[in-house]
Amino acid sequence: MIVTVAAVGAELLPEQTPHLPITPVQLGETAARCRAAGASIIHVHCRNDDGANTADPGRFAAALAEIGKRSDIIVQFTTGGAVGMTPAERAAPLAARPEMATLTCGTVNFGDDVFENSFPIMRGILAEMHRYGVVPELEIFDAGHLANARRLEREGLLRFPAHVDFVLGVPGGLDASARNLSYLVEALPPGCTWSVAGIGRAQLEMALLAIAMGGHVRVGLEDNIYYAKGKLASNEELVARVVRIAGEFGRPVATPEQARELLGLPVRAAIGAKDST
Ligand code: KMH
Ligand code: ZN
Repeated sequence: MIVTVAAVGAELLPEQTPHLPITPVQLGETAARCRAAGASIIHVHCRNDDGANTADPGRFAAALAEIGKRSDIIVQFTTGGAVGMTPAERAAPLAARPEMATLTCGTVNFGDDVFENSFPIMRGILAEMHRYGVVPELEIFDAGHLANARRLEREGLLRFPAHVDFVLGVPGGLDASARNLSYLVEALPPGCTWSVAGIGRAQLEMALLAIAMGGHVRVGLEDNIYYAKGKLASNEELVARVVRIAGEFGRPVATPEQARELLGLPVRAAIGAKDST
């Protein structure tokens, strides 16, 4: 089972938790701790030193380097960024050539805002992924997003099977429920791998369902900052908990090498990457 840690996010304020990695070095250290706890992918957003969300490609390149110095974890950049960023800003960090990046497969309400992902935006981001050899993970916030992904596949911009992440429980998107997750899994094109990210308290519930249903799991502060009611979590604590539970279910977690194989990621020459097994 693949565990992805979404360690930062764009919306969280540093005042909300002392555990948020801010600098590239902090991201590298967080990645290494989460890798040791059993994560094999880190989903990356970047912050300035003051904690504000940034699209600065230099900051993303620095984060990639600091993560690569400390572990062999798969680095997945966001291309969702934050509401209000331009598509060009969202795609710019891809020039650093992470192994993976997210592609949100449609527009969705996002709290009181709108997270815009029209077809022209999605096509533009995918073109940049192709240009830099970055493998997409398809982010599905709502049921119609799967139909959008199928359209992109028909246009030749995506290939199936793909790796898909259901992001459930965003206010404005599909609720995090067992029924919704089952529906989405059944609606997947054949051969796709899938993970689920539940928002807030749904994070643990969705992880448990994914463990039981044969899926993969995303946890981390981007989606949920609590270990339990009133108790803040670190990223590695959230990873360690799902790894422990999955182990009890007879679902050992994948190393990054095994995850690369499961996801069909192209083999790349290691550039100073350190194996932290
Ligand atoms: N911050 C959200 C508006 C992604 O990283 O791909 C979008 C997001 C999705 O976080
Ligand atoms: Zn994200």
